[in-house]
Amino acid sequence: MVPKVPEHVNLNGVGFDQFEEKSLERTFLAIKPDGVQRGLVGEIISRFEAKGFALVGLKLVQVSRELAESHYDVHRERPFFADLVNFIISGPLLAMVWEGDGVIASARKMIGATNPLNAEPGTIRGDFAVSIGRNIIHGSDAPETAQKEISLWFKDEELVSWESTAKAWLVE
Ligand code: RTP
Ligand code: MG
Repeated sequence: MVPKVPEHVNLNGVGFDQFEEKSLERTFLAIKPDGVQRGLVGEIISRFEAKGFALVGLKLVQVSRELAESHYDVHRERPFFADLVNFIISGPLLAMVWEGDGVIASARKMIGATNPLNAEPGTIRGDFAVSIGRNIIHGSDAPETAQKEISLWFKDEELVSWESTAKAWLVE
C-alpha cells in the first residue's frame, strides 16, 4: 500500500504529474547507537540542516529485534547480519525523515562510504568513524528503499509537512 504523503512529495510517479511544483524527495536517515552514545546527534543533524534539507520526522527509538531484522532484511543471508542486528538494538537510535530536492542521493554522499576508512574526509563516516560495523549513520540508498523505510519506521501522523521560511534563499 502506498503510504499517505503530502501532495508535493514525489512518490516515483504516484500522484506526481498532478502538480506543477518541483517535486521534493524524502529519505530515511538513522543515527545508529554508536552515534547516539558518542554524542554526535547534534553535529549530524546540523549538517543536514545547514545543507538546506528539512527535518520532517524525528524520534529516539529503542529498536526491537523484529524491526532491526526487517530494516536490514536485504542482508539477512550475509555473515555480518546477526552482529549488525545486535548492534542496532544495543542502545537508542535516532530515526529521522529528511526532505528536499535530491535528498536521497545527496544524503548518501554526505554520509560517505560504508567502510569509514574509505569514506572521504568531510563526510560523516569519513570524519567520525573507523570501523564498518560502527559507521554511525544509515541512509536510504534509492527512492524505492526510502519509501519502504519511511513507512517501516514512521506512522503517517508522525511526519510533519512544513515549508521553511528560508526556502526562498535556498532554491532559485
Ligand atoms: P546502511 O544500510 O547502514 O546505511 O549502510 P550502507 O548502505 O552503506 O551499507 P550496506 O551494504 O547496506 O550494509 C549495511 C550495514 O551492514 C554493515 N556491514 N558490515 N562486515 C561487513 O562486511 C559489513 N558489510 C556491511 C555496516 O554497518 C553497514 O552499514
Ligand atoms: Mg544500506
